[in-house]
Amino acid sequence: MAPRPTPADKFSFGLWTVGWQARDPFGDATRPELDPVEAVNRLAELGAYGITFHDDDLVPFGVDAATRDQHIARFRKALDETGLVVPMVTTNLFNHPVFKDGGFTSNDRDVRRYALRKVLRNVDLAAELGASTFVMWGGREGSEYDVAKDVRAALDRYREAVDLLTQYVIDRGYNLRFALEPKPNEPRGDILLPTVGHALAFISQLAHPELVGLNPEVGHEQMAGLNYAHGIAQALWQGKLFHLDLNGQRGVKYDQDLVFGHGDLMNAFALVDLLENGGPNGGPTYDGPRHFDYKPSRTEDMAGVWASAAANMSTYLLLKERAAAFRADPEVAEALAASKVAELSTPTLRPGEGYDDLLADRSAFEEFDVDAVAARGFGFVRLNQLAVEHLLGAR
Ligand code: 3MF
Ligand code: MG
Ligand code: MG
Repeated sequence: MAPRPTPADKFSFGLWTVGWQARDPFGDATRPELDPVEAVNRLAELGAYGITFHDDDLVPFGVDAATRDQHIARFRKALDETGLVVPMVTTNLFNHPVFKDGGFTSNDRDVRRYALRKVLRNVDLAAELGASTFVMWGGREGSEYDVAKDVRAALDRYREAVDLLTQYVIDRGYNLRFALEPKPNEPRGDILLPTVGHALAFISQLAHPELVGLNPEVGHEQMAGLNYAHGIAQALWQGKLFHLDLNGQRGVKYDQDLVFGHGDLMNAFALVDLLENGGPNGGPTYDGPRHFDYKPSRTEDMAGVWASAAANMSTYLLLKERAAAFRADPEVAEALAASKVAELSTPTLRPGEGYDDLLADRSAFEEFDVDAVAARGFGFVRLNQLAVEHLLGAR
């Protein structure tokens, strides 16, 4: 039986996920438009706790101020009636043709100024709705042609934009932090800040790095051939996991946005174990929203949309159960010990020891039996097989 989610599980969904009409580069929409109010009601019924949106998901691009207010008011009413919250808001700087060369890093300065105004307006709305995270996915910030983009200048402009935004939330007194969402490509040939690592390095160059973290997405890291759970672990290690986008991806190809777990299930298991239990040796876990950024496949009708939304949550909860069982299994504990997994948490030097002591320690080098130690196996395969058996419900 698939477990049923409750708001305490902190599951949230982008309005653009269940609302995706399944238009792709090769085909028209296969589903009708979804009213944001219906999205709120259905997600609440399914046991979600939050909903997130791009400005243009909630309020059609370009409408007048009065119409904008009406859209927001209807949405707020649905939130109040259901108790659903808005933990995160984001701005669409990719859909309108004006952003074809990017928002913050367009070669056209007027576009950059317009992009900043669009984001500032939406930062106000995010604060008004009580969001604590503002995600920035720069899908159009990039290039197809190396000669057409000065990447260092583009990074200067990216930094200028983020510095302006952090100063704005400080001056306005908003309780809002920014989360950059890396992606290697699509829609641009090459997107700036392509991976978790690039984005972390960029944050170190900002005026207010404490207000800027990451929103890593499963599929985006996997599109770059990277290990998502590793990226999340490093983001946690650096105190930068502000939010995340859960979904599924099968290999290095276009952004599939499958249901969470419908791609690399073993890595999803490791991820949930990391988020819920802190991974092999404990350590800080993540207490933010479990946010799904997936696309109900184009083959699905509206019933399939809601079934796929529920599937994200039940897969997460099943993995959470499986990870707990794995951690509680005495045979796993024994295999972990045999693999010396906990030993990695012991500092390599003794307390107070420096390189002089290490140099004087003959057992560390002169008398170290390299061949005997090299001959010892670590037993990682046995440990991983225990994880597979737990994952498959065989234990
Ligand atoms: C694209 C994405 C985006 C971002 C969104 C949030 C449309 O691959 O993942 O979804 O998640 O813009 O900021
Ligand atoms: Mg994506
Ligand atoms: Mg995303």
